[in-house]
Amino acid sequence: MQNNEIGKIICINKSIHKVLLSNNTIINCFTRGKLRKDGIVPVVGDNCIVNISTGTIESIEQRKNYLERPLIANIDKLLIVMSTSIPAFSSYLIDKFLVIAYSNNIEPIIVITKTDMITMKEKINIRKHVNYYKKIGIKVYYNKNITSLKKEFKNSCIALCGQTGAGKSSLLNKIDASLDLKTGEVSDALGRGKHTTRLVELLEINGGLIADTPGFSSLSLNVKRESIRRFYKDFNKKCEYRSCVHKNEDGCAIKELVKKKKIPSWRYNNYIKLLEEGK
Ligand SMILES: Nc1nc2c(ncn2[C@@H]2O[C@H](COP(=O)(O)OP(=O)(O)O)[C@@H](O)[C@H]2O)c(=O)[nH]1
Ligand SMILES: [Mg+2]
Ligand SMILES: [Zn+2]
Repeated sequence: MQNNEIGKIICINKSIHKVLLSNNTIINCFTRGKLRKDGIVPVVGDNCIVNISTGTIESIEQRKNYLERPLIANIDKLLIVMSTSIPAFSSYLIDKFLVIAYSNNIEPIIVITKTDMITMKEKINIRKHVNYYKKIGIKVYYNKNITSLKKEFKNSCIALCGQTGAGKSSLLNKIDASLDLKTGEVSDALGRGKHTTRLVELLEINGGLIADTPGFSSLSLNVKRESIRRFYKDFNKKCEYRSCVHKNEDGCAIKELVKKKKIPSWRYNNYIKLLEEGK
């Protein structure tokens, strides 16, 4: 009799590992002594083989990515939720999250919110940015039309990032009203109390899973300067100097492209700022 099944760890509370099986049932599992002996510590998001008759996790599949804060594995997509007003639009934050996503092997997707709050002139400015991101191959959606965005959730493990007030919880409620998430919270730290550390949990949404953890809002740029250069994908292969950081070097093609406005100056300025933040 075959008792082994493939599942995904969606929550860990002390030694209890909640595992979602492919038939959509959830079972509570413990880790096996052998796993512990091998020094393998399962985390939320891990795909695993479970023995459903003994309720034990037999093994963990190789991870696509592994984040430490929040502690989670195998995130497929990072929705970068960016408001156009209150909090103000920031292409710098978008560019920072793009580098974080790429450096962790996560597909970034931009979602623009609150376009109902801005003037036509401001809309034109946002559209300029959006068009550039689209041009370099990044998907951009607006929260006012979620039909196509909804499809991104199918069979994917998704995390959301963005400033407080950007509209992350509102967006998720729009996609699945049964989530009933609180919106308009001043801060995630308020109301919840300092000492109630919340568990990282994957919630089912529209045929996929979302990481329900506020930790993503404050993802830090724990990235080497070399990676920042590498994950500014639109800069790649344009400058012929292999080790050029496109900053003070003479004859750098990137700087020329900025001068000629082929690369927008905001994108380049964000890059220089990120370089300074990198390790
Ligand atoms: N006008 C407008 N308000 C929005 C929009 N999206 C969210 N909000 C409001 O912005 C506030 C913050 O939203 P919330 O979802 O809690 O943001 P979060 O902190 O990112 O989870 C709430 O009062 C929402 O009702 C939008 O597209 N337009
Ligand atoms: Mg929220
Ligand atoms: Zn260069």
